[in-house]
Amino acid sequence: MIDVHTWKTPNGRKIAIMLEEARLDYQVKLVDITRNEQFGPAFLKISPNNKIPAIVDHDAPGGPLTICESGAILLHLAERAGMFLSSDARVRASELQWLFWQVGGFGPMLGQFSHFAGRKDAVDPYPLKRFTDEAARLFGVLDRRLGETEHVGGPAYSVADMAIYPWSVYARARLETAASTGFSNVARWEAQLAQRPALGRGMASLST
Ligand SMILES: N[C@@H](CCC(=O)N[C@@H](CS)C(=O)NCC(=O)O)C(=O)O
Repeated sequence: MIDVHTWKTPNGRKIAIMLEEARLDYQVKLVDITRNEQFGPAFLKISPNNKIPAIVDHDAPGGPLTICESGAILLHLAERAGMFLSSDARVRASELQWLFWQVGGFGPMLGQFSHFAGRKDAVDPYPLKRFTDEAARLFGVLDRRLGETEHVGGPAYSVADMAIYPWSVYARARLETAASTGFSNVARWEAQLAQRPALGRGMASLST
């Protein structure tokens, strides 16, 4: 059994998608970040950076294993399940490259963009423009990539898609309003992934 300490956000949904796709046994432990539960001492022991998601894998070799950081969790679960990470070294390197691109850039920048875009009346135009431009640039990178390959990491659906999809869905509509940009390859990929029942369950599992 895997305990998933999480909330209804794109970073939380990545892990729910993986658990559903890999059909792993899990139970959700909600950490309400709107009530600052992420700063409680019990959660700090599980997630030293006070952020969701985090897991406790009770069946790991050697005893319960605690992991925070969504990229590390996705890698652990992919290796545990033996799925969604290619055994071909070149394809795997590409899948990891795009996974790290998401956790290092796409997610944090879209998070800042969404923060400022949601508070237009209260913020200076400079940070809004700064993060809108960067979000548009990152969607352009993703769109070019998806013009070359079926999935982000390469030919197969992988941890990279699971990490990027919830953020793409979350931020793209808001960005298109702001920047009036198309990103048709991203739209094609999102529509294709939306057909996956397990991904749909993962996205829905944390809904109110
Ligand atoms: N690098 C972290 C980021 C996690 C993160 O930003 N989580 C947000 C929710 S999406 C959070 O816990 N926010 C609470 C806070 O900032 O206090 C990861 O990939 O897991």
